[in-house]
Amino acid sequence: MILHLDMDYFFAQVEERENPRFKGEPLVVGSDPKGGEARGVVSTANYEARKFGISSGMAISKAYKLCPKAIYLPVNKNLYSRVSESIFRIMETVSDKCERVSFDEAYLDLSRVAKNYSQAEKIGRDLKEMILRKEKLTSSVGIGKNKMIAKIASEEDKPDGLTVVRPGETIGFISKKSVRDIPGIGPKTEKELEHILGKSDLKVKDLKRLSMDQLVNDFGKRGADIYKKARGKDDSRVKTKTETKSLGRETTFDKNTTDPEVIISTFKSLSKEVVDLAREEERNIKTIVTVCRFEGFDSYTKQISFKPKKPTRDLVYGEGVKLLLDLLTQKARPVRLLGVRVIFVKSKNR
Ligand code: TTP
Ligand code: MG
Repeated sequence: MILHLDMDYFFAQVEERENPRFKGEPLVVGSDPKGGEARGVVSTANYEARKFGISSGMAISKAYKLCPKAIYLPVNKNLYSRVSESIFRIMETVSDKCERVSFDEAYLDLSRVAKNYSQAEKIGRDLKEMILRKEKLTSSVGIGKNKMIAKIASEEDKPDGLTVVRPGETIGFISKKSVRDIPGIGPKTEKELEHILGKSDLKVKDLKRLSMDQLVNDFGKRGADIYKKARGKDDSRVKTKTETKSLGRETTFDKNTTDPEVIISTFKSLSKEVVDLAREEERNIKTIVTVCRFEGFDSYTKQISFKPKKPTRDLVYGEGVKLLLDLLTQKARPVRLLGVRVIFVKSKNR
């Protein structure tokens, strides 16, 4: 369950907040138009200015032609970046699985925070409200079963929108979208797809006529990606800035024990818990650490490292229990606490 949040006309909205008399007037943030002669571009425009056809990335001279009477303001990056930081901090109070994508956009993984989509919707509403109270700015939120769906959903009802796409609604939702709404399909790919399918104004559902083979043939690896996305699938995960380095579970027995059956079965269920959590990270592990505290409170750990491997029960329990048995035979004393921990490899794509 993923939430995507995108601030509405971000730079311009911050400027309106700073100067409420700009509200309701067309406002453009970007380089100085210098009476229409300048060469820079538009960073963003508020919705009044967009009505004149002004958009992000457009030459500022063109914007000036479209609407000379608009208010033109320089980009105040320091200000937007302070606001941005504050917004992300708010988001991180909801879930520490937060991926900042740009100044005004981030994903939250809600899987462990919300039990169902109604709860996720409530979280989305609360988040918008918190940002409005703290920063006096509106945002748009999308919630869906993966990052792509969440992102497209946040665009659905801009400004000040909240759109929830439940898993069963995914296909219906995405099918009627334009192919350009799919992240990764730009104007060039759109043209090529139009050519292949012999039709313009392509909708996502039109893409289903293309087989995996054909797409891979024409677009390589990206083709496979398009095939999946056209079916509402996207398995990329939310990448947090500070990723989990290791993860473990431990338990203290009510009464110190020497019973091998109790010790082993407890260790087995701890291993299972650790593996289930580690799987969610979708990263390989390189080390397993077994912890044992004996009567009298002295703790011992033993660890084993190996080439990066998927965290499976066989691996974590299998290797972990060997370490545990070593510790138990060395010490031969009643056990007070047991634990197991896995250490992840660093992931590359950050
Ligand atoms: P966006 O979220 O793409 O746009 P936006 O927030 O202005 O408007 P919307 O309501 O449609 O979300 O980009 C966020 C900020 O990034 C935007 O306010 C200004 C900056 N930006 C640029 O400087 N240049 C660009 O080409 C784009 C697209 C954005
Ligand atoms: Mg935005």
